[in-house]
Amino acid sequence: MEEGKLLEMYRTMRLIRLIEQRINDEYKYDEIKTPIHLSIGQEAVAAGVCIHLRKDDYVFGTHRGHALYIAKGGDIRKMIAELYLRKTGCALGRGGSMHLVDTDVGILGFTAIVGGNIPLGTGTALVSKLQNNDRVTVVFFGDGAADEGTFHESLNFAALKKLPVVYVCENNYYAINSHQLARQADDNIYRWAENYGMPGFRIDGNDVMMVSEYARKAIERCRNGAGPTLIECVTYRWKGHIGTVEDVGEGYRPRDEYEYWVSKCPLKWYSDFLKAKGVLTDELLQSIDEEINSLIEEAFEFAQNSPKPSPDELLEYVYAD
Ligand SMILES: Cc1ncc(C[n+]2csc(CCOP(=O)(O)OP(=O)(O)O)c2C)c(N)n1
Ligand SMILES: [Mg+2]
Repeated sequence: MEEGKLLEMYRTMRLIRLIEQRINDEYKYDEIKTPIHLSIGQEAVAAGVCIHLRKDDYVFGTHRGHALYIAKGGDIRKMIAELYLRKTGCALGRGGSMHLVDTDVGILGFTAIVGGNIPLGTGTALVSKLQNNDRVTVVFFGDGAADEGTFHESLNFAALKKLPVVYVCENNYYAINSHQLARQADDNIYRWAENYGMPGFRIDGNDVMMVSEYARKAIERCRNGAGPTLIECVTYRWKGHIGTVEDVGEGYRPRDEYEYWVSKCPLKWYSDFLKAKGVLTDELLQSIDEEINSLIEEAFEFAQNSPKPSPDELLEYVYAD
C-alpha cells in the first residue's frame, strides 16, 4: 500500500481514539444526551476495511458505530452534534449515537437492533446486483449478532445470490456482560461462512495491516461479481459495554485478559510499524495529533453552539396518520 494510504489509516485510527476519549471525558457533564458505546481498542477494524471503500459504497454499523462513521468519511461535526441531540446533528438530533447517518458517504443509517443491520446490508447488496453496478456493501456487527437468526438467513441468501457484500464481525468476545462461550457452543463464527458457501476468515482485528489486506481481497471479490465473504476480526473493547464505565475486575472481565489486550493496542502496534518503515516520525505524529485535536475542538464547539430542537417540532418527520 502506498505511503499516503498507510498514513491515512493511521490518521483515521488516531481520530477515532482521540474523539472517543474526548466524548468519554465530556460525558460526565451530562450535556451529551444519548447512550454511548465506545470503540476504544477496536479502531483497526473500521480503519482497515474502509480504506478500500469508495464514497458511494455502503456500510451498515451498529450501536457501537462512531468508529465506522468516521472511517467511512462521515462528518464529525454532525456526529458530535447528534450526540448532543442538536438540530444540526446527522439525524437532526432525533437518533443519538446509535443511529448515525450520512447518506452522502453511503451511510444509510446505523441501527441498534442487534443483528438488524445484517439483512439491511444484504438488501443494498441485492440492489447493486440487480442494478448491475459495482457498489459494495460492508456490514459491521458484533459477536452478539452472530447469535441472531438474521445473521444466518442473510449469509445463506447472500451466498446463494452471490451478492457484493462483506460481513465484518468485530468479535470482542462479549455481548454486554455475556462471554461468547456462554452463548455459543464453539468459538468459530468464521466457520459459518463455509457452511453457507462463501469464504470465511478469522484474523487479528488489532493488526490494521492484516485487516486491510483481507478486506481488500474481499472487496475486490465483490467488485468482480464473485460474491460475499465473512471476516471475523478478533479484537477487544477497553471500556465497559455502555457509557464511560470501567468494568474490569467487576466479576465478568478478568484484569489479566484486559491487560493482555491493552498491551496489544492497535494504535501502538501500528505507529511502531510505521516508524520502523520510516513512514512516521515523532514530529509527524505530533503534527497529526495537533491537526486532529483542532478538528475535534471545532466539532465540539459546533455541537455545543448548535440549537436544540424545540418541543413544538416533536411531531415533525413522524409519518403516522
Ligand atoms: C435484538 C436485540 N437484542 C438485544 C439487544 C440489547 N443489546 C444491546 S447491545 C447488546 C450486545 C451486543 O453485543 P455485540 O453484538 O457483541 O456487540 P458489542 O456491543 O460487543 O459491540 C445487546 C444484547 C438489542 N439491542 N437488540
Ligand atoms: Mg461483542
